[in-house]
Amino acid sequence: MMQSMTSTIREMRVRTVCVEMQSPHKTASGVVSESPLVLTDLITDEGIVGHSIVFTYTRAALKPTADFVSNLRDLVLGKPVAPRTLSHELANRFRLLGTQGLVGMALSAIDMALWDALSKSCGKSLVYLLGGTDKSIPVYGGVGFDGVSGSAVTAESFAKQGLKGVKAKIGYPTVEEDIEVISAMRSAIGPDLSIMVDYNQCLLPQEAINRIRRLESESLTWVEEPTLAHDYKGHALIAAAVNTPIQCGENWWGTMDMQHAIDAQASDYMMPDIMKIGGVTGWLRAAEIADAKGILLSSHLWPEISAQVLALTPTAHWLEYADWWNPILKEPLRIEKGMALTDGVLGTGITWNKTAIEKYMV
Ligand code: SMN
Ligand code: MG
Repeated sequence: MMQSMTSTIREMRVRTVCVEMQSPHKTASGVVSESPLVLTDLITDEGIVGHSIVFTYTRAALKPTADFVSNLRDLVLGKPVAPRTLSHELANRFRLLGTQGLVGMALSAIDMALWDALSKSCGKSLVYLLGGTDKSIPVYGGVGFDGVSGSAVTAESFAKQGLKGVKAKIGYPTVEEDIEVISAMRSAIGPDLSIMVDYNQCLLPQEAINRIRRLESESLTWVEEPTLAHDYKGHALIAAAVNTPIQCGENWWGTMDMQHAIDAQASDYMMPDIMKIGGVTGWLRAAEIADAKGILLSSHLWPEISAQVLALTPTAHWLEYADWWNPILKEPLRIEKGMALTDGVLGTGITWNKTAIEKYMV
């Protein structure tokens, strides 16, 4: 006889940590000098604990985000361990307020922790739970807004680690300086690795067109967020005017934003952020849309869970690697020969280092 699913959510635990970074990550639109993270644990009545991480970028949003997750307690406790159902239920519940911003982050915290619990309760990785097989994904490393020599040094260290590409933050006062940074990285890593660049929304559309035209001969794999993330029309103007692929997605809230970008032809490639797109449930929806449209999909931060969802994504492209949260993880993502590996993982791949969590607790 078929068993019905009886497992329910018994408890929720929400903690806040601030993980120090080895060096601040500078961008054209501000610096990230530490990682304020909300850690959510959902405990099932079988005693399985599902984990998730949400990143609030600034300490000012840490407590409000954690409070919002905690305030969902009454809507979550006693519910079945059924992430798709609960995700839809919670999104409907917050329709009037809106599911962007802190609300969206809190809903994703619940969604990701619940998928982790569900796959663990089946003794599987997320990939296997959802009927996929292990897949290795090419990895690139992020280089901060660190000038010519700083960018070259970091790029070289990623190349030495065997990564397949490097992504530099640019948007210096002049395009000549952007080009100097790219050339220095190219000299440091050789001809075979990919170079991506990220303007972090700092240009006006026409300015972006002028700059990217000057970058066309650099063989860039993509140019990321040249203008404001939600200016789909501006991005479409840029994408139509240049040959280098445009990459956007890390600031889209939910798949509706992605759909608007597709409708506007705003971006050649797409890189949703698993927190902002709506957790695993949101990512799976994004992956279906991308597959139907033939759009290559990459990830943004969250290396462990992103490797899992990219392995389930037919149009998977690149995994963005950042080791910023490794200190609080018992087993960070495994990378071999520049490829992220998904095998041997239980759940979504988030494993707490309890001692480190104590140390970084806020
Ligand atoms: C980024 C990520 C995290 C902090 C600042 C900027 C980013 C990226 O734009 O693409 O990694
Ligand atoms: Mg970016």
